[in-house]
Amino acid sequence: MLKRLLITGATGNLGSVCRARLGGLAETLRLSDREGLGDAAPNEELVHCDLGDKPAVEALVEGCDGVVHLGGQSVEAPWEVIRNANVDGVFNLYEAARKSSVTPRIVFASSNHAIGFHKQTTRLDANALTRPDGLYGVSKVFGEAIASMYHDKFGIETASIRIGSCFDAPRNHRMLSTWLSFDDFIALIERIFLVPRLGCPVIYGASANSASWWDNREVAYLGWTPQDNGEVFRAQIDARMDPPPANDVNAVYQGGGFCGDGIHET
Ligand code: NAI
Ligand code: 15L
Repeated sequence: MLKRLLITGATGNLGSVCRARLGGLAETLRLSDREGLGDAAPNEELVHCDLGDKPAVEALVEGCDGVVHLGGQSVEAPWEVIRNANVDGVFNLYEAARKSSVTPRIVFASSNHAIGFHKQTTRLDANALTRPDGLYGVSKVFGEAIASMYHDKFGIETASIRIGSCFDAPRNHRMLSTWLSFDDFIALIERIFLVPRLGCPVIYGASANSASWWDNREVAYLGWTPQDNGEVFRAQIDARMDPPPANDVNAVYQGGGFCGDGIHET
């Protein structure tokens, strides 16, 4: 069992799920976000912190033997926003981990948008070239690179999860391939902290979707077997909307709409 597990982005969509369901992994949960965190339960410590604030992030990480790093800009945005949260913020986190009196094992919430410009006809494994589909995707490639460097140079272990679409259910036809159920996400995080040696793997964060494009054989050693399958939602989605036309970005590229968004100017 971990002593103190830090969850960044604890106010967000996935942070709220982890806050509710990862309590059993650690004696204490340290929960952080720059937005409201509500009231602390008896096993919780609440820390308001902007990830771009280096000294604050050092204090935040100190004493934690596990980190689930979910905080940050979670969709495309102007560069200054991406840079503060996902570039400076990730660098600050790893520097804090390097300087901490306890070296944490880290889960980094990467994204399918690190590989979004691969076509949906291509099957990818962890060795695939990155093909980010925007500034947000570029920032996730940066995060994976920082994780790799801090592993090789300082021995800090990170699981970079290229999360597909982690919601209660798939929301469109593309998500029948990219969906990650909350149950499978939580089970993956539990395995990441339980496995004796983690290393620095890249993992595709998707359920056992029949329509999947991703191959996780490289990380079989984690012992994670996703149980859910987006396919059970196909009829509901077909009833709600037409599939995208064959030449639409949502039908061509793995990153879907992010591939057609242009760039956010400041
Ligand atoms: P979210 O947007 O709901 O939560 C992100 C949290 O980070 C928010 O509570 C926000 O206040 C906080 N945050 C943003 N900038 C910050 C800053 N500079 N300092 C401190 N806190 C800051 O996103 P969600 O869906 O919970 O995603 C969590 C992580 O997983 C994100 O890093 C996202 O990029 C990644 N991810 C999520 C996917 C999904 O399907 N939900 C898919 C792929 C990646
Ligand atoms: C992401 O990276 C986003 O954080 C999430 O909101 C979804 O848009 C997801 O990718 C997706 O590709 O469906």
